[in-house]
Amino acid sequence: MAAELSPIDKAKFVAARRAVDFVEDGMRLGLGTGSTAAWMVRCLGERVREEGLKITGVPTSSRTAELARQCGITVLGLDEAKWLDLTIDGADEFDANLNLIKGGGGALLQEKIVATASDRMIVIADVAKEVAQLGAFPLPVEVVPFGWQTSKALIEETLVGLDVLGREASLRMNGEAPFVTDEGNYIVDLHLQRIGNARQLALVLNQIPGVVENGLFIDICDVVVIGHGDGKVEL
Ligand code: ABF
Repeated sequence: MAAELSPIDKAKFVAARRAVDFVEDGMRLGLGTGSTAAWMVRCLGERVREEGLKITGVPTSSRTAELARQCGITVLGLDEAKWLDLTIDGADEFDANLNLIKGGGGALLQEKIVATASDRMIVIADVAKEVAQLGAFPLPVEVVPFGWQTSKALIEETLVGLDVLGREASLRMNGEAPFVTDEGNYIVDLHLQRIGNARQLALVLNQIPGVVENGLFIDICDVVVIGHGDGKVEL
């Protein structure tokens, strides 16, 4: 499967393939969203077909649910699974403390709920996602549609007192209309460039009325499996 891939896809594939080695019979899994997580779902499907691996999966988006079913994976809702042994998911950025920015694909709310309801979280990522300091990737913040402009203004006001380099916020669009999450919410992307204190920012953002969740994952990820374009994997 990996032979004819581009370097970036090979990096994503080898990270995903390595993470799937940690999956054991009987596990209840959280299945992430994004192109790297899609490789993970496909690799899981291969183990289900070829080894008869017995797993159930809780997807973190409708896209992942569809792919998991196509790959022959039994899909459950989180409340049906109750608790998960392991979540495997991608990320947009990760730092040396295993703090993450996630949500580039707009699924951060379900991803954070599922990852938090798991004994362990493995992140799979190409090496380009590794950063010294979070923030170059715009930080997604999920807000309810009601009064979203007020929520956005309150977010911008709050940023003034925080240790960030940039303070521009933009409503994520899907063509001419706002992007809408699986929960029917909007996403405001924060162009912070550098986040000095991710833990503080994550807490402060979620106090703002209208904010549902943010894409900072602090103390949630247990390990990052890093894939390289030459096929090397770092664990
Ligand atoms: C998902 O993976 C999102 O949280 C994140 O934005 C995305 C990364 O996508 P990709 O693997 O395609 O780079 O979990």
